[in-house]
Amino acid sequence: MKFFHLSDLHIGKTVNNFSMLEEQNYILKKILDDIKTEKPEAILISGDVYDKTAPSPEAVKLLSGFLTELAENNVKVLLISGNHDSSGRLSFCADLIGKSGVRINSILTGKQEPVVLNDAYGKVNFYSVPYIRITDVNNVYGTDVRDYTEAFELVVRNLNINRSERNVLLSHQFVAGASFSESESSVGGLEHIEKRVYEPFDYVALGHIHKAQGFNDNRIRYCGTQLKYSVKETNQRKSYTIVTLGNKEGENLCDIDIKVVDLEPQHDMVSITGSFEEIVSAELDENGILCDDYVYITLTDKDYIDNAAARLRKLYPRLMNVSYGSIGQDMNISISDLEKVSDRKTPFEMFSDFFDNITNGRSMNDEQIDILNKAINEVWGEVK
Ligand SMILES: [Mn+2]
Repeated sequence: MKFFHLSDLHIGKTVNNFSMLEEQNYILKKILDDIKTEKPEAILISGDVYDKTAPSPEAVKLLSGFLTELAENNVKVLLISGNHDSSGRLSFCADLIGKSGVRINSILTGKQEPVVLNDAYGKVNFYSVPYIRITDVNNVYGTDVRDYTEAFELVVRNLNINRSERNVLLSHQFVAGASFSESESSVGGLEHIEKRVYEPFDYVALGHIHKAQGFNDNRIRYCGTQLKYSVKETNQRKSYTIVTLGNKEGENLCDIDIKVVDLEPQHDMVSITGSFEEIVSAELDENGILCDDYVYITLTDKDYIDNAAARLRKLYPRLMNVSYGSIGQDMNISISDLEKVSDRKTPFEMFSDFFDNITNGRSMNDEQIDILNKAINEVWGEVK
């Protein structure tokens, strides 16, 4: 059983005022070409299909064209919503669309019938769990679960999987221990899910983190984004993952083959560091420019260069940003400066606002308050 694992398409994303739509169109076409040669039975898209909860008409058009072509190629599609998607909007006509082989799951339900595909080794059950918050789980099951691991455990238990069959899960969450050196800003420590929750599955197709990485011999895997979306991703290789499931004996996990397919974008996203002189004196190409990649430039000059960005943009039409590596870096922001910025709030108040914010208004318990007070005392001394 062969399938492709994609995630975090972020269709419609804009990076430094550059629309990524054309790049996304290009890379999705490449993946469609690969589908024609590799002939997978299914395509898994593990959330954050759009970049915004209210995507632009152009973004909607691109995704709808992609899904339509997938369906026309007789490949099954499983798609879940991520934290960037509106689960309500993504559920539009989901049952109707499901009849064409494109299964969209964006709303958590208590019970779920898997999509079942068969091959020579028997059944493969595909389960889809959209991005969930603890409140979603408590609403669906009428529980009062307090952490993400426990919440996800509850979801998995209710899937009632048969461990003597092969089981695949789509999920869009933050697995404890995963590294994210990119722009994903909404993954906080409290959202970690311990990976043991995912271990009953033969393969877990994860989304959420932009950097490709796997756990447990890649059976629990982030395929990463298919394109670079931030300066922090310029050194990453972007890819998608082809998974082939083989034989399963008893309740052991089945044989598996994982292939990472590198993707060449239409325009790369790169970081360049050097003096202004060095950077402008490279050889021009036939179009009279230096490079048409998306470029982040860090200048090593000790003084500001007049109109640096405007001058560089003529040579680098896809210039994303210019910064000075050596100027301003010695600005040590001291704690007293931070206190000036936030002089109306104590560190305790600031943190507790933050905590309420990311837990949807669940205030700290006594133990958490103690830990916070200790940490504040260690940094600032007794806070008055
Ligand atoms: Mn996400």
